[in-house]
Amino acid sequence: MPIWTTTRFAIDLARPRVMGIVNVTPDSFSDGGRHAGPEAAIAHCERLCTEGADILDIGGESTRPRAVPPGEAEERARVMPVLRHALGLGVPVSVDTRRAALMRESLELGADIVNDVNALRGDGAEQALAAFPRAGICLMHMRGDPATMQDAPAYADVVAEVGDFLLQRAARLQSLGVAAGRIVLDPGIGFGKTLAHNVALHRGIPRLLMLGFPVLVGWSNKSTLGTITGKPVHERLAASVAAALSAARQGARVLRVHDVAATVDALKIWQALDAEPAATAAGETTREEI
Ligand code: HH2
Repeated sequence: MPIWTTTRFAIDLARPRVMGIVNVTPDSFSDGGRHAGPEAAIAHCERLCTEGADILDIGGESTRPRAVPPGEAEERARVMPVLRHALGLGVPVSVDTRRAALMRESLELGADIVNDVNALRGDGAEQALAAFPRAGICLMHMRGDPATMQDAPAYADVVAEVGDFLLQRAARLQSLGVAAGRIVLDPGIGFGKTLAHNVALHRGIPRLLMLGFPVLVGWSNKSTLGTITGKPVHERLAASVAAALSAARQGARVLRVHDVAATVDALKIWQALDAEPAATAAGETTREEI
């Protein structure tokens, strides 16, 4: 039974968990500016919890292709007030950042998880995480950085290359004393990948699971869904829910989404109609506070 060990919560991944996205940014690709101020972002956290989010993921930097990162002080000012409030909502809280200083400050405040699209390759990031003996970590694969990642990405075998990278990053963290149960891996849909790469990675989730770690996937509103459906970013709800459900069926255990209510309903129906009874039953008694 996979359990994700995080600062305050042991998250039972027997059933897929929904990670609700809180972008405290003016420029995120799908919800930029919608909750850029702390009050709106806090209200959004509360709303996502009401809708059934299992985890909140708070970020102060857009990592969409060609985004210009905010300064450190700006990112801190976006994230910290929202994090402080979110930590009182009774769900695990993740901080989506590439900056070691912000990781440290967030973990000092009590954040449960660090979600790093850069897989802790930034200066001091590994040490920041390793200094907190229970914090959870999501290691994501990204080719290059947001400024350049969509410039003709190429792989010989995308699943093998992404898998090798993630396994190496996980091994490196384990060598610094981070227990395997704290680590979740993410193939990084849309981060230095074409439509064909994203589809191959999605179908390759069972291969990634053979690395021995739970898998998190974030398809929500991404451009591959727009390419397949012909829909602009604000009309990708159905596509996002379908992709999340399909990821769960492939074995992903954390689904990072903007539209929590719709995803939660879709998962409930899938579980009631399709999933193994054992998984459904175990899913009801999850998330013990520790
Ligand atoms: N995608 C985005 C940001 N962070 N983290 C993980 N682990 N996996 C992802 O797929 C992922 C992520 C991009 O989506 P979003 O946060 O909505 O947009 P932006 O980066 O423009 O704020």
